[in-house]
Amino acid sequence: MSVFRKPGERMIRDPGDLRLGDIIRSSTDCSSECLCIAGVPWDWSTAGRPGARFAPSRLREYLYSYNLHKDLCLCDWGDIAIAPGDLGKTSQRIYEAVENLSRTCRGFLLLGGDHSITRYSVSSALETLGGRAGLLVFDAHLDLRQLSEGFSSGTYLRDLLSERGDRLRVAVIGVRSHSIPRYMLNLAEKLGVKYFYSEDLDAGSVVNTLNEIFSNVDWIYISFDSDSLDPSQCPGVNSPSPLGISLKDAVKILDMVMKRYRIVGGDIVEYAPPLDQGDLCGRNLALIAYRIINNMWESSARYKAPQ
Ligand SMILES: [Mn+2]
Repeated sequence: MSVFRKPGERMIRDPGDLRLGDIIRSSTDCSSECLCIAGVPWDWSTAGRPGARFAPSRLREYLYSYNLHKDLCLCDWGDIAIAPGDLGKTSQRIYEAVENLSRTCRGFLLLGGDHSITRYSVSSALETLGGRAGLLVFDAHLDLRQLSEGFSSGTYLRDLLSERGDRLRVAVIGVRSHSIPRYMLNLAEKLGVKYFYSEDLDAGSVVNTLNEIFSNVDWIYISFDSDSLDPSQCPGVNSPSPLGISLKDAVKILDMVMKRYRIVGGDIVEYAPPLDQGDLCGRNLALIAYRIINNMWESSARYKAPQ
């Protein structure tokens, strides 16, 4: 026996200490009973501070260190092959990958990447799964920009609504008025986007209002923008905004919502590890991923029968 520790091997030898990383399967070893994860290291749509391309591997590192309390089956499909700087090619690959994930897996979670990836992911899931969808977003911003030139991750929701608005109901939790232009608040009303400010957030009443918004949807997709959290709990983002929601409230809302609906997919976006402090964001977001995965496992078991 070697006295040296193998790469990736844990320092503490406790065979009963089962972590998510101990049960993870590759895509080739996957079945339709399993949940799936895929990374999307794309941040070329970020006009401000890039770095989200480094998020998938950091999120995996912390996510896989959390303890396992359910007999989960979880597959990691690795990262979607993005084409650096080429949004056309990359968006097509995201679209195709999500088509595959939606068909093959019991549920899926993308580890972004900037927020632009949500447009292609939700669009693809809608096309593949059919029906009407609820998009539950956690975000400081409304992402309803219309640019006269260039790229921004702040346009995805407007694009998505113009393409798929007829089959989509949207709610955004954690919005900060001081980080949103006035025209966008009016636009949100016009487009039927329901938003909740972070500063007077009450989990119970949020969930009750969501019941009204999502009363007619067949399934739900969750998009978690890391800047929805307060910068004290997640400083490593492209566009931090003070007075955010707490990790505790985010988890509470996620738990309550995911118990009520059929959750088929989601993403965690806008986390930029180079801008993080003490890996605070990484650990907190990995917890969000962990809770989404655990809840999605339960949710998909309840809604197993085909619609
Ligand atoms: Mn945002």
